[in-house]
Amino acid sequence: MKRIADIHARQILDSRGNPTIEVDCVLNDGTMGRASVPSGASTGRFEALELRDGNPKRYLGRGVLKAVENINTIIRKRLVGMRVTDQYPIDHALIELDGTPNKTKLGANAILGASLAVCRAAAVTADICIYRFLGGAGTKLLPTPQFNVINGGAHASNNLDVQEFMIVPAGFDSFHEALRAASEIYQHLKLLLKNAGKPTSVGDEGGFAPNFKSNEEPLEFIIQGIKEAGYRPGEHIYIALDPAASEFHKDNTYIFKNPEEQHFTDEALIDTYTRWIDKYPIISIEDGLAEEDWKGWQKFTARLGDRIQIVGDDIFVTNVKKLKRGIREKVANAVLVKPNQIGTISETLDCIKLATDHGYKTVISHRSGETHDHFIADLAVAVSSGQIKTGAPCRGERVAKYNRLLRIEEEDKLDYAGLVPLKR
Ligand code: 2PG
Ligand code: MG
Repeated sequence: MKRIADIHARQILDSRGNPTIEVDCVLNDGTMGRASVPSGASTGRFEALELRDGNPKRYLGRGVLKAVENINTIIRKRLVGMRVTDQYPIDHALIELDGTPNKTKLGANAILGASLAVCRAAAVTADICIYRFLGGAGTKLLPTPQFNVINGGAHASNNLDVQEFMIVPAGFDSFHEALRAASEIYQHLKLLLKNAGKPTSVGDEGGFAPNFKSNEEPLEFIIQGIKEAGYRPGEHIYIALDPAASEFHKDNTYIFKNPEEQHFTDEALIDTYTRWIDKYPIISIEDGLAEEDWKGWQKFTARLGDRIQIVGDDIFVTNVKKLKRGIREKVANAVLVKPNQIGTISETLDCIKLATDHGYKTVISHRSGETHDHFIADLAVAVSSGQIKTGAPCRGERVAKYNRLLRIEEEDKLDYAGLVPLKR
């Protein structure tokens, strides 16, 4: 019987150069599983707590030494001796050990680091991949990616209010052809921006991040990029947006700063999205409204839910309670899944199951601060989510996930999800 012999955490750096946690889980047969934890910038108010040291003299307060210490003492003591394949009992023990609703005592980053490292150790010692370990023999789908090719909002220092402009290569038969198309479009987009005199340096998620004339202009560039690369918009390639509207919502008003300050009611903002949907092949909008605007979300879903995928990120925060309310109140038709919003693998799987049982789609997601860890690629395959968003086809921590999917495609006979999960 494989049991946990040791758990050891350390502070490492993430893709933004901020501290985060890496955890090693060593078993009594000598095998080890290692995992690291991502971190958001446009963080939902209701996410589980990311514990930071707050000491301004070290890493501007962003150190995670307290969380590391919690793993190396309290969590280690509780988990050593437990059977490594018992993911649910282990996660339950972690939740109990913390004892707070938002994991404020030990930190959701500490808890998730342990949960992930245990999972990986269990897969390593069983000599199977994580997607098979979590998904079993029924796992058969490679996800359709959303590639964030233009970055704005909290992920860049440009003038875009809308945070993420993504291309969705749903019109292909295989993952590698979809990835190729995305990469070619990304490179053509770069040339187009360069020829328009714009800088082509990239934002936190690998997308280009110059200033634009308006929040609509990036859509024009993307359509042009798709065509230049020899693909057809609305047939090979679709568009997905994550405005991350909580970031520009204040006193019941939505405020765009670009091109000039413009105030919207929920309905006026939905009108703007509708105009964009009429004009461009937009297939999915995430966080079109703010995390506390449940009424606005209902209108948004009622008006556009039968035309496009409406994804809840900040409003659901991968939390079963929040998603239950969403299902009851007819809010959104899909959920963004970020393990670090909730803090354990078990709770993440519970959220995915709840969504699937009620006909909600799931999009497995990275955070804007990432590491080389590609756990979410395996997770997307394990649960047959059919969708993943993990940034541009650029930057090591983003392509780590896409490259992992290439390897999974090579070693297993899996179908590419394509347009199926996105069809309305
Ligand atoms: C989002 C995420 C990931 P962050 O809003 O969906 O793209 O951003 O990790 O900054 O919350
Ligand atoms: Mg989001």
